Amino acid sequence: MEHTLPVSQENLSQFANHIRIPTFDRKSLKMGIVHIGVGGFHRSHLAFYTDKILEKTNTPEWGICGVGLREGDRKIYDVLKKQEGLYTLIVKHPDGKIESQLIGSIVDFIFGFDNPDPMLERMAHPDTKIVSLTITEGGYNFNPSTGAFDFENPDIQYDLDHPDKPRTVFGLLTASLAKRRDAKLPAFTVMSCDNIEHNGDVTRDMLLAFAKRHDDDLADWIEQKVCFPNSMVDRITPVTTQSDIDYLEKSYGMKDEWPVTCEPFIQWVIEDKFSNGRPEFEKVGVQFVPDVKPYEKMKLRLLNAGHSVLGILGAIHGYKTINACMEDETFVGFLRAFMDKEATPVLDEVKGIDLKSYKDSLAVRFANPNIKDSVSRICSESSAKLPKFLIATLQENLDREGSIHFATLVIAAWCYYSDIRTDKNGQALEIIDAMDVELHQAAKQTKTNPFAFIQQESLFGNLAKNERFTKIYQVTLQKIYKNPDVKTHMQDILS
Ligand code: CS2
Repeated sequence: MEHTLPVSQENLSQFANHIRIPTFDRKSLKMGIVHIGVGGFHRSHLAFYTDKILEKTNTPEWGICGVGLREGDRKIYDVLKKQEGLYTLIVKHPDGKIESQLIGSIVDFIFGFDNPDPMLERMAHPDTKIVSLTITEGGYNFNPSTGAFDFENPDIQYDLDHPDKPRTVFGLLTASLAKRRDAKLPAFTVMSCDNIEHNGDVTRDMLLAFAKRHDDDLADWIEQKVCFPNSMVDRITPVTTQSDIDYLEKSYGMKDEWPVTCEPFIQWVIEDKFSNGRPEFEKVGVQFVPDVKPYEKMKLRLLNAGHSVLGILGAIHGYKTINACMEDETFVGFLRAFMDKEATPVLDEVKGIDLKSYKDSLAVRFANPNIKDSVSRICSESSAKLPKFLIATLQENLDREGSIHFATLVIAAWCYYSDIRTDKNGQALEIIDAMDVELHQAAKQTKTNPFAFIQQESLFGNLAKNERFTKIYQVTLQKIYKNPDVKTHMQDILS
């Protein structure tokens, strides 16, 4: 198109001929939700559901205020400030159909890296009823193997020494809840939307561990007044690419500096435990259940683990996207056999869900050729993901003498990936992991000590001491180092 218009409140009506725009009165919204960690997933999931609620019900108390407390949040802050919180959600269907929509539920954004005061004020504001989190699996500050809060983290130390100038989520939640208690305001709900088993319980345990160090009475108050619903969240949301930005410009003359793309599927299963009210999310398809644990275990151990299986093996094979892996029969077969033989036997029954159709639907979702979810996104932060997604399943299968060959190949491949850092053709891999240095150091010792990688106890617990596992692991590792064509090894296990 010749003329392009930037996304803004003023230009909204100009886009209405082409795509859905918010029709609720954005100016009258109060900010009942403060969200920490506004990444792609928040914008395709909670902000999308909230937008739907605002369209459907007259409940202006439920606008969202985004909050970013890391330096890395500066870019999204700049974009959303410029676009007055508006952005486009581009939903890509497997058959090529694309539906775009402007989302209007985020009404303000506070960037608190330089100065936390405005964030604290907003969280302690009487309008704030829910503080939601997408701070990634690694953001909960626990030791993956023991589950204990990590007080050694220098930022946590800083927050304990400077309780009024917090740098971490835990410092921020504690300081803002203290303000609310002192002002005799009701507590807000702390709602985790991250892929962690029992995400609400974990958030509560970590926050209480931190708050106790700081102030026992406050910790008691938090324990009594704050609700932490557990939830299972789901929508595949790849990293935005320049071609998504160009697509909006070419098709609709829209200049959106940071749209979000996602698949059509969306799910949110959550416990109905809120300290201070909530939007009527059930009106837009959210499932409220008394106990979310079986749902989250099913999703983490099938979908997320399935992603990691494809991601790590796919990276070494040289595939760039998850859908490319799903065009390869060996990968499809290996994924399904891993799910059937290793992941499913350790799952609990999920009422009303047929696991076979759930797994069938995952294969269709992963294969969506238009999503082009990069294996580098899936492999990123594997050190925070694999202990929960995959190693837990492996451990449970060791306990019950179940099959472990599929998961073991992935762990051995992860060691090779961390050590050699290229695919089987020698092309460099893009590795993004907070523990990258440690992983590389450990993997590098493989030639002299084949167990160095799995001896990292914070990730693998006591796996390195399990004889059945180490036997299979050592043989698998030797095979991969000798021949990094992982497909051969996948086929061997399948046969
Ligand atoms: C992915 C998830 O990060 C990952 O490894 O498995 O981001 C996944 O796409 C989402 O959890 C889907 O809901």
